[in-house]
Parts: sequence; C-alpha cells; structure tokens
Amino acid sequence: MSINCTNRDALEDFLRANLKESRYRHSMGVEEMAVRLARLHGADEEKAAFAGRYHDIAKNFDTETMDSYVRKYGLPEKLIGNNALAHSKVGAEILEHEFGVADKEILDSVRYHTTARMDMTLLDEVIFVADVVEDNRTYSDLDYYQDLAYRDLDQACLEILEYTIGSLTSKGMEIDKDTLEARDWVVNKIKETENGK
Ligand code: DGI
Ligand code: FE
Ligand code: FE
Repeated sequence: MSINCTNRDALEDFLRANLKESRYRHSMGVEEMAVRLARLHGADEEKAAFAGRYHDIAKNFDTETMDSYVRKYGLPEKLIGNNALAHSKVGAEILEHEFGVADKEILDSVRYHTTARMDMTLLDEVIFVADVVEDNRTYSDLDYYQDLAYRDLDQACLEILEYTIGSLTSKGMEIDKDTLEARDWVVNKIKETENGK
C-alpha cells in the first residue's frame, strides 16, 4: 500500500487499540467491499482500501474523548455529545493531523461517510455505500443492497439515504443538512444520467 502516512504501524496499532473486536471486523469488511466497489465502478482501489479500513477509527471513543477531539480540532459545537455524527469528522482530523494522511480525497470520504454530502466524489460514494453493504452486516435486505451496489452506485446511495432519512424521521431525530443535500444531489444526478442515455 503506498498511501502517504507518517507511520503506518502506529496507525494500525491505534486502530486495533481503539476499536472493539466487532468494529474492527466491520472495518476489514468495509475495506474489502470498498475495493470491490472501486474495481467495479472505476475508483482508485488503494484509496478505497485505506479509507475503508480507517473510516471508523474514532467510532468507539467514549463521549469525553470524542468531545475533547471536537474541541481540539475546532469542529462545530453541534458535534459535542453526538458520537454518531462526530466520529467521521474526528476520524478524518486524526488521520490528517496525528498520522500525516494528506490525501484530501481519502480524508473527505472518511469525513462524509456517515452523512454523505452534495457533489460526492466517486470515492465518497464507494465508502458511503461500502459501509452499509459490507459482508458482516446482518440486516435482512443485505443481498438486495449488495446487488444494487454492484450494479448502480448512485441508486445504492439514493436508497441508503432514503432509508436513513426515513429511519431518523420515524425516531424524531434531526437529519443533518449534508444528508438532505446529498439526497437532492443524487436524485438530480440520476435524472441527468437517465436524460443523457
Ligand atoms: O459508523 P457505522 O455504524 O458503521 O455507520 P455510520 O457512520 O453511517 O453511522 C450510523 C449512525 O449515524 C446511525 O446512528 C445514524 C447516524 N446518522 C446518519 N446520518 C445521520 C445520522 N444521525 C443524525 N442525527 N443525522 C443524520 O443525518
Ligand atoms: Fe461510521
Ligand atoms: Fe462504519
């Protein structure tokens, strides 16, 4: 692997030390799925592997640790106490500032892997979808979503976003602006692709 990073061994140790066993397994699953999707859809396989492997590096921090990183890196105050949204932003900062990862595309794909965003890059889409369809996931429609991800990455993004928005809405939870913008953006992208056919 030739992704630039100051100390790959230390990064690997940090990942192992900070993830629970099941989260570590998930991360290996996302790496493998991200490579598969990158190959199928023409994204950079090395970047996909790296981003997939480390995307959840901050996921298992306790709230106090997460909040201290949110403050350390001057991230938005709304992330305080919100591990679900903070872990992707904090993860990208840790990769950049503590392990010298300089590749913006990798950092952004980690940063937006939870919410997605408008104008997603191909790598953003690969990581966003791989996170949800990796082989260790256990929900009942996994086969359907994997097949969709292999055939049509934009449509997979859309259906995952629709599912997330529906599920958060039914729980009365706030939907991040990036998630709503991502949905509108991908709807348009699909429309334009169909018109161009
Ligand atoms: O870290 P993973 O579990 O692998 O997956 P993830 O990074 O997609 O995180 C899923 C969590 O993020 C789940 O608890 C729902 C939450 N989430 C995703 N989009 C939004 C969101 N939470 C809020 N409040 N708003 C969102 O738009
Ligand atoms: Fe995550
Ligand atoms: Fe994940």
